[in-house]
Amino acid sequence: TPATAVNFRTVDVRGRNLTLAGLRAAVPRAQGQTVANAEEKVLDIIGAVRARGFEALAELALRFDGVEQSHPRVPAEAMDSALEKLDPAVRKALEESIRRARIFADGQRPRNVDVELGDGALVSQNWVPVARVGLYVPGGLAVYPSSVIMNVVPALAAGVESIALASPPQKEFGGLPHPTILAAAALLGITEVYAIGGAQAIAAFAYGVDATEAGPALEPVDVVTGPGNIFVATAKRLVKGVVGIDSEAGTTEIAILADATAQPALVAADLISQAEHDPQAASVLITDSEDLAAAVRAELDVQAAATKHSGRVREALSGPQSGVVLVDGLEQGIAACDAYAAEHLEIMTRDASAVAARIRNAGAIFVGDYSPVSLGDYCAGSNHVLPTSGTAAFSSGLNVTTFLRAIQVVNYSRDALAEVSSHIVNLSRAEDLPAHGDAVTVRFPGAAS
Ligand code: HSO
Ligand code: ZN
Repeated sequence: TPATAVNFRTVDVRGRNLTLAGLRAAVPRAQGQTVANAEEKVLDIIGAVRARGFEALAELALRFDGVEQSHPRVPAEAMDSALEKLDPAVRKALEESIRRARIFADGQRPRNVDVELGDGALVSQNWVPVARVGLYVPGGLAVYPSSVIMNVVPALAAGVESIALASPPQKEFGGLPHPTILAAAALLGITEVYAIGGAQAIAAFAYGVDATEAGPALEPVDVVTGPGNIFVATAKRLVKGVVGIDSEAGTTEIAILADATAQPALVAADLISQAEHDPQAASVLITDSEDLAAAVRAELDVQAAATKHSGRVREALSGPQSGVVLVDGLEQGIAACDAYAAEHLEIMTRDASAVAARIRNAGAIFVGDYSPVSLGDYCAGSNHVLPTSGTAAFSSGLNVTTFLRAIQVVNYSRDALAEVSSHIVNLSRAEDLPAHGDAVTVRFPGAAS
């Protein structure tokens, strides 16, 4: 094979009666670059930021971004000027993306419930926004103004009052984040923006940073969200518990479940579109059709050669994290999808909607030939900050509830409490916690117990 060909490997699980655990072990996955392997480095970074604040952040900006920094807060004038200079076509596109994201986010807001369990026995559940959030927008191989929208719109829809945003400092832009990022933030009315990248941004948000002579403190937040590389995803895992997080949204993945009816050129284009993000990105095809697999391979060679970032696309497609999974049929295909738990899952099969409805594990599902992942990345109204590396089995993509807590409120009258008081007393005895029962009977002096 020529050095420029894509080495898209095959995992054949046909005729092997694999359990869920067996399928999980068989599907393509990143080998060296995992959250578990990055923990040690990231703990050092978090420790440095906690111990030495802005001084450590300046050192890390120099080391990772090649930028001298006295304080990372982006001045208001830089925000205004970025918005003024924004390309009008890009502005229009951002505005349409914001418009759709807002409509969908508003539709997601869960309703409070008030339930009366008896006369005067009232229990409610109220969704309440967190006070302050830290939103991360990656920079690196690409620029992500779309990720500003994906973070900010649900936070605003949830009613969050204090929003801070961080994105890596860029050498070519005087140590500020990319101007399109600043412009997108300005479009959404976000004014507290920091030029801080990677794991250090997550640490700064989680623990806060004290003021220095060069500028104000960065107040700690309650929830940190946003996509990033393996170091950002690892940092989020490590600060979880100190703050809330959305999900581990690390290096991007696309899986496509396709049968013989799928169009190879579309399948290949979509696999390449996400491989474009990063040499570590994962592109996985799950199919029962050897013919489709062969046709997609041929398309990958042709299309990968022609695309702008063919180097990293080929590297991503040729890595251990990418390849074709050959399955016996639709049933095993669905099982493989659930085992892989893709960040993005496209369904390109007969009856795609019915197949999509049977998927249990995915960050987001894209149904049919006209719903490519790129649509979701920019303009569907859905969110592109999604759980990666199998974490979709237990976590959700960024949405309005990421920024809300459900607070249950109990409000019983005297009579309503009296009605259950003997049950409380009996349960408290059964648990050998009689003071619990006493806290009820003390309210009814003279009553038999
Ligand atoms: N596919 C990425 C999001 C993105 N794509 C931003 C382009 N820009 C992770 O879901
Ligand atoms: Zn993308």
